[in-house]
Amino acid sequence: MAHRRTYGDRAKVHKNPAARLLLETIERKQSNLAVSVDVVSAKDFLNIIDVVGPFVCLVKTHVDIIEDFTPQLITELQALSAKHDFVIFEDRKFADIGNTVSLQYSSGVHKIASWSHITNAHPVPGPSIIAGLSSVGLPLGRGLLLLAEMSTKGSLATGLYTEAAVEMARENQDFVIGFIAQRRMDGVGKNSTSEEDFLILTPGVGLDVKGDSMGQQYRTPEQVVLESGCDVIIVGRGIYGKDPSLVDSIVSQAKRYQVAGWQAYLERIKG
Ligand code: 5IU
Repeated sequence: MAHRRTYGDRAKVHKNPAARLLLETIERKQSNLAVSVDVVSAKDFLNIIDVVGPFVCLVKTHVDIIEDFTPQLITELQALSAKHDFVIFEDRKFADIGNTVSLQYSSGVHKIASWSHITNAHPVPGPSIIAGLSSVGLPLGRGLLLLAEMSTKGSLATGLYTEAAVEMARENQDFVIGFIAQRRMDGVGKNSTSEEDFLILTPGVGLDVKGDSMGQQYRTPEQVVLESGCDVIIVGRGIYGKDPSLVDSIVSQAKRYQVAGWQAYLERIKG
């Protein structure tokens, strides 16, 4: 049961460099908190990341929503990643045929594979999506998460769909390092083994509200990490709120989620 072990011990058995980097970063910073920075201006994007940087293991981006995107933004993001020691995860949610996703991942304006340690994909096209993305990402030492479940009300990613996603991951463990999901996937599907250790990164985390007006549903770090065995909590608006200039509030929220996530983990490994 991987989730009873420490992040540091788990880092030692992972072969994928992005999975190792994430686990080592979590251990080093004592943070299983990821911040999701969904803002549309480059300035706000960089400001928020600089403020939350010390408290997070990972920054999750949606670069396609940034109105004034330039390649320089990526250089600055990478400089912040080096300054604050965090992993970068572009939440691109690829969903096309292998040939198309390999181009979307490597090329275009954003050239995601060249800077994002981790990205993710919907399993809906079948294993060919992993083949397409790994042809680009594996030589660069990148890692992929499959979307096994979603946090939204009425999500279709349940039951047999989730099981099929997990089986697809098991066939491709060199590149697929885990899942976006709401719980651990140990024992899901027929081919589960006790050696497997998929990372579970979980969005839909909030301490103050239960959801938003567009179907998002929040659970607490304790529910996510302790009760459901997930590895990383992904928090967006709960940390940066509505006003990216409120630095003090962003710092205090980031610290609050970092502590809550870490406490839940310490409780979990106690067994
Ligand atoms: N996100 C979800 N739920 C999911 C998946 C992704 O919320 O099931 I897959 C993304 C969307 C957003 C972030 O970028 O995680 C959550 O932001 P808030 O904490 O602001 O709701």
